[in-house]
Amino acid sequence: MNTLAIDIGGTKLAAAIINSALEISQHMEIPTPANAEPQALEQALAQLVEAYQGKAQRVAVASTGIIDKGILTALNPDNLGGLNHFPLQAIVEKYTGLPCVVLNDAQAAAWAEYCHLSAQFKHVTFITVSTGVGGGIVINGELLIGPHAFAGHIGHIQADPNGPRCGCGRVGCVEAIASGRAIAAGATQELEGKNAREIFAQALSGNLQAQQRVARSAQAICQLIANIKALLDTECIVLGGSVGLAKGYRQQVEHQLAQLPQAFQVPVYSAHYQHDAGLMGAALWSEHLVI
Ligand code: ADP
Ligand code: BMX
Repeated sequence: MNTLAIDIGGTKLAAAIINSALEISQHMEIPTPANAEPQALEQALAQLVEAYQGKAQRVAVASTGIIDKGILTALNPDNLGGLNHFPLQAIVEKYTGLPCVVLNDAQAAAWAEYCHLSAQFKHVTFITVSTGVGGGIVINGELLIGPHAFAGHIGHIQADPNGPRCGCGRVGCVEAIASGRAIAAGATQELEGKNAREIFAQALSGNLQAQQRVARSAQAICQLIANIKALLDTECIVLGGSVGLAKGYRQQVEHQLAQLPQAFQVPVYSAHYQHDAGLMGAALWSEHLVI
């Protein structure tokens, strides 16, 4: 059985074929349309799946946003063109003619990383630091989705009541401080207009403002991890997303976490499936649901 796995993020759309042995092939990536119209995302998805006609028997989609009963709604409209009630599952089924399962990107990645770690741990929390900050929670071997599919949206826990307003409408969310978008948004002078990838490169070559912006992000993620430990007693944290996986970032989070009292400490790993955690998690979830 081949699964066409698709990962819809705020920055990129990725797709690949994943076979029964969990081998990934035919990887493709296109930018997420900047245009806020739902038709733009529909067209981009149609373009992406076109290349995979006849190559899979089912489709599994991991997507940014609240994914409830096949419908996508952006919590932070800044990240995905304000999509509201976008019929994601129906659209993917229309263009592929295949059965399709859809779930939130970080929930999917949490499932993949849990499956990898299940011999060791039954309680795993995944955090993606990417365009936004997302999360997925596995408790006692079960993925927590919630009655409105909202479980794990930990990027929208408040980090600073005096912080910047988040695109979701609240003030001082972790996402408004730690995400790739937030790292770029507040940059001034020589860093103005640069994206998070460029700011990380500047930090590595010694730029003080860039180092401060990265450190502030890592500090917010460290405090988020301590909050999660207090709430769930999770056994480990897995970090993913292009910011979460960037050189030296996890080490900064770990260094900050080590300063906190023992009860808040928890091992922090980098995602085993790296940038493919969402793709792999969606495929494993479709296997789990037996679609
Ligand atoms: P998505 O949010 O679409 O899933 P990513 O996980 O790639 O995509 O996250 C995109 C964010 O990560 C952007 O803000 C981008 O600037 C930033 N980014 C991409 N590559 C790197 C890198 N090597 N180091 C730090 N940040 C990066
Ligand atoms: C936002 C939210 C989450 C998502 C997270 C990471 C939207 C569109 N997305 O908090 O559902 O899991 O970003 O998404 O409201 P990514 O695009 O950074 O991977």
